[in-house]
Amino acid sequence: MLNKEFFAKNREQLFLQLAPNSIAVLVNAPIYLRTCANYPYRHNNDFYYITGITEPNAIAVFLKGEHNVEYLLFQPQRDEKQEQFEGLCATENELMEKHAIHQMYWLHELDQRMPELLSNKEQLYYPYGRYADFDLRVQQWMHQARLEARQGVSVPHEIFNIETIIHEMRFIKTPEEISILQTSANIAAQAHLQTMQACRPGMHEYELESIFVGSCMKQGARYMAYESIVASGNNACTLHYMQNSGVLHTGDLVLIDAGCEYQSYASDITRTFPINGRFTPEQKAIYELVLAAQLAAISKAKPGNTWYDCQAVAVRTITEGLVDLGLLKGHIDDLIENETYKQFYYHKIGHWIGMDVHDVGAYKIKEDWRVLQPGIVMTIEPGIYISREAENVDEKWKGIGVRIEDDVLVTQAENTILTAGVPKQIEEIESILSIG
Ligand SMILES: [Mn+2]
Repeated sequence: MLNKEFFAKNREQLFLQLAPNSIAVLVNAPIYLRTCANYPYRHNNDFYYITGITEPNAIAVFLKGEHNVEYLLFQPQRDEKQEQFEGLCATENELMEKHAIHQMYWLHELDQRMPELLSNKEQLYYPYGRYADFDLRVQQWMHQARLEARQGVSVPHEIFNIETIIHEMRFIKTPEEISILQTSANIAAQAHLQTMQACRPGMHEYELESIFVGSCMKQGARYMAYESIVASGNNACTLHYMQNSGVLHTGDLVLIDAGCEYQSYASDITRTFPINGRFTPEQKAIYELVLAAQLAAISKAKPGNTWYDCQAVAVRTITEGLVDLGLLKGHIDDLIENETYKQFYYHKIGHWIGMDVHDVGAYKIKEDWRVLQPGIVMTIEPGIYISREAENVDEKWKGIGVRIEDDVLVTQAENTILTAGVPKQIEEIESILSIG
């Protein structure tokens, strides 16, 4: 569990980057309606990273003077009636003590207090463009403050997107964060293993999903990091297939892309395996090629290289392999240059992972791909997809879709695979499935 020192340190880092005589405002995510009940509430990660607070709708204000900072929190006022429905919430004193807040106000005081707080500040930092109605409120506060211009009041003359600052802070993970990411990965790995063992021809894809989700929850991960993808046979060629309604046919592969969220941190794992426990020669050939590409890409995930180096080696491995198998024809360099390989590998090698499954942090700094450094966590997930609709492809290859995905921590030496708990070698997979 992240402790209050973690958040205090993050605030300190944020304060250092704010200009003197400025104001910064952070807002937690709103509650969204699903039908007549709400979607499960999920806090805003930037807000959480700085405050440690997960309460819906809270707003944090940071005032930076020449030599001091002040931390204000605007908190929704709950009443007894509401608490009967939604549970007791923390008292003012509990919140102030736990989160080192200097001053607490009720949310309904916000519109009245903000124009004054904005007055005579030079810079305003806030998550510009994140929540449309919040942007509108900022405009209204600015307008209110401007009404006092003839009293000598000025409003901030520069507005910065605070997300740019916080996202770069979140990009490099601390040891505390890595330990939670590792737990998240362990839970998802164990759930993948159990799902694999339970697989039988004739089941529905959603039955495998229920085993995965059940296993994660049982291990303490109450929410998934994203909607699980369980795609059998040709369904695997649809990258974000989420119906999970198909029947598992013997002789097909099933691709499961699923991960959990544990203490706000995501895991993201993909495994592909034969529904009846044995790979056909064609499935094996494609699987081995994807695995070779994945291992090659992982070996490039180390300090000094870039994300693009991982992508480039995967593209080359896959293109060479597809030529060897007769699925692509031509010179390797031309097939890469002309992106012909995209007929079968049409996504990127992976993404940063952290509090968001597709985590924050720039991939390029100006024109250049970002250089990897210790503390970066990323997924490596090449795939090959040969759809039933593919043209100029021998029938025997059709309906094969394979992706293999792990979460990789870049370390001083090279890297650590956080999701190593779930096997990916063909012999290991076949032996797990035979015991099933
Ligand atoms: Mn992924």
